[in-house]
Amino acid sequence: DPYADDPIRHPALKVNSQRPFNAEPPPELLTENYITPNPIFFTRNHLPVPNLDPDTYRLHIIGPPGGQSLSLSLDDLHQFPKHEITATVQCAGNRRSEMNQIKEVRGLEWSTGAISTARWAGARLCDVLAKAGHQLRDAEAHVCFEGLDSDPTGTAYGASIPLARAMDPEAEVLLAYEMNGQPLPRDHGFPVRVVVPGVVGARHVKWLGKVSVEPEESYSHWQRRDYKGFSPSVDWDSVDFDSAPSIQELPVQSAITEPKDGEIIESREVTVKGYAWSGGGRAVVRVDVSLDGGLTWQVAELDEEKQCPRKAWAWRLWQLQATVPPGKKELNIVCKAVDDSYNVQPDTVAPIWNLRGVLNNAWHRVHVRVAP
Ligand code: MTE
Ligand code: MO
Repeated sequence: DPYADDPIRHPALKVNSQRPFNAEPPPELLTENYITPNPIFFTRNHLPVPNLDPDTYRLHIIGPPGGQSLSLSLDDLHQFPKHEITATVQCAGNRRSEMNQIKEVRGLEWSTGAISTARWAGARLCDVLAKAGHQLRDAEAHVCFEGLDSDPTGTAYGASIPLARAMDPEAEVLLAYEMNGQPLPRDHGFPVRVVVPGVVGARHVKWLGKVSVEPEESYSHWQRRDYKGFSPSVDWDSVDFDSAPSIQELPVQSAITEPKDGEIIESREVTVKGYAWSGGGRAVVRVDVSLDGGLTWQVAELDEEKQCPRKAWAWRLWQLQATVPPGKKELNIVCKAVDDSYNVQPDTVAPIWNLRGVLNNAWHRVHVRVAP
């Protein structure tokens, strides 16, 4: 059993698949803290978790022609200036289960918890690339990452991001060795992973083994044959993966974490809680909440956490204290967020349905009953 050596996990996680391990925190725990505690941070593994020895670990950075390739130990990586950021990681499949209710999709049944936030620390990728002699010459070039996890044929997990993002110090792409002040947990990439703030989780390659600069994006299955969006009309017979760009920055997103769907509200006051986030460093500027399926709206209160303009890498938690309108027997609670480019979420899932069940950012809806 290639999974026999996987780490032990927190019992509160809702497990979507045991081998490989995929799990999300329950909604009420997800928004209990702005920073998600490591043991309940959502986990998305495609393969068994490698067991790497930090003493013999080496990260290979392939240099450009005329530059120098680097073989970095963990100590070597610590010699680069340490950079810290708070960033949210979201899987493209977050909220896939709602898409599946419209029409069957292929993928794990994620609810609203394939998203979490941590304080990450490590070396900046741009500093390490510069040390190897890389420069931003070719606008089409990608930085390709390879994990040390692999399938029985020896194929490693891989993904890539544009070189322009990797070389931009303001994009704050990290080769992270710390998560919330601790060495990375095994499930989250020990000893080193990539963190690409504002970009889909799939590019945050864990158990990082190799970094290279290539004229085109990674040839990995997960870059070219997965993690892409398509029209609702495209099915598995007609899909042409080369026709769509790989997902990088994600669209604006929000979800309700309290109350839960199907709950019974016992008082005349209801507290609605949730998270909101947008890709590319775009800040969430407003969250609207409706108790009547979208007929009337109230503006939620956002947390006070500091956000840097154009570098809003982390989510905002929000809440709304509302009075249940007299005579109401049920509430159709809805939320939608707006980012600083005034991007909004689509109101329903069907028009953004796609065969792989990615990129679901429709208004999130929760139905509750009111106790008589
Ligand atoms: N890196 C490796 N090496 N192997 C993987 O399976 N999964 C990716 C990414 N990095 C993956 C990986 C995907 S799809 C996501 S969403 C994130 O890791 C999840 O990161 P997490 O498990 O720390 O939450
Ligand atoms: Mo993912």
